[in-house]
Amino acid sequence: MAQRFWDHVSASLPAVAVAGALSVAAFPAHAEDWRGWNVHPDGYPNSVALKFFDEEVSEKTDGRINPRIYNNAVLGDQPDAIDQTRSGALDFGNFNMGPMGPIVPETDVLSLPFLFTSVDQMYRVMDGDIGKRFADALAEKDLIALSWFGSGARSFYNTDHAIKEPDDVKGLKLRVMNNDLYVDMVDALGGNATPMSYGEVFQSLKTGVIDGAENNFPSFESSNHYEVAKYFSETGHLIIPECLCVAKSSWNALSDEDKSIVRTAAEDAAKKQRELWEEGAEKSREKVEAAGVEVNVVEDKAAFQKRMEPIYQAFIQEHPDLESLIDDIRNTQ
Ligand code: BDP
Repeated sequence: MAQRFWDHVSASLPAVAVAGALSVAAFPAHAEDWRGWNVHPDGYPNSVALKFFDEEVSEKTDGRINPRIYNNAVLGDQPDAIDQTRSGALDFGNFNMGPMGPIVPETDVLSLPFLFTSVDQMYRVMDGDIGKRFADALAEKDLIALSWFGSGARSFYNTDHAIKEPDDVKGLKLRVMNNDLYVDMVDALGGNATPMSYGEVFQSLKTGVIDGAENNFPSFESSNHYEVAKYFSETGHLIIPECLCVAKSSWNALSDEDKSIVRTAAEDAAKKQRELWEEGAEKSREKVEAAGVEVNVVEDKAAFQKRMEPIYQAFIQEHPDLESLIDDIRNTQ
């Protein structure tokens, strides 16, 4: 019943009103009807994997738990959704570690530019003991990280010119996700960073409120930013993992048997997402290029990396306890 009513509400109200309604928990779901948050549209690799998670859990628990993912951030923007999952107003979500930083300081390590040398290295780190350490830090903030999705490498794009060297960023107004480290990153390149929610970026690009942003190919494409920003420069400055996270209260309400079913489904969903990602990123790239986006390889990444050194120094000064974690990640082959 709550579920059907919710469908009606979410279909007929704008996202802001829906988020507001949720925040006062006016429509609590049945314990077994799990509501999940996702920023991406239907068909996006993450959305397909999350749908698989929904179906798998419902089937394997014989309907004791019925997760349902809500796409397109209709349940609110990412920082709000993280809070709502921590409080148990939402049951699960697919969260990027960027906006997680302000809540779980340890995860800020993952937002240090050029930390990982490849997506595969990131997977190896997150699938091993270091990933467990991040999961423990998240659990302390009431989020149970069950598996890790990839989100490729993020690069800059803008409406004006190709970025080939750091000084090409000078003066550009660039949208970043909600995390001060990204503001510092753009500052270090001489640009002006504007933290803004994902849903506002398209309109802001169109009206010239910002000149550009940064993201991976699938998001650049599915958000339609490519229709406005015609220069995509492969800086690949951030490789950020994303969690499939369950609210601690929803998790604790499960029997051991159901916990194991949910965990396995989350791990299988991550496998699927990572496979779909490869294919999806290639297709997105082809689509934006066919639409006239000029994609340029950035030859001298070291020049960008060098500009990030003060960010590392300041970070380590502020979090001396995290220096060895950075080293451990860098030493992971
Ligand atoms: C996408 C991430 C998503 C972020 C979005 C953004 O998958 O979690 O919300 O970027 O830039 O790549 O806000």
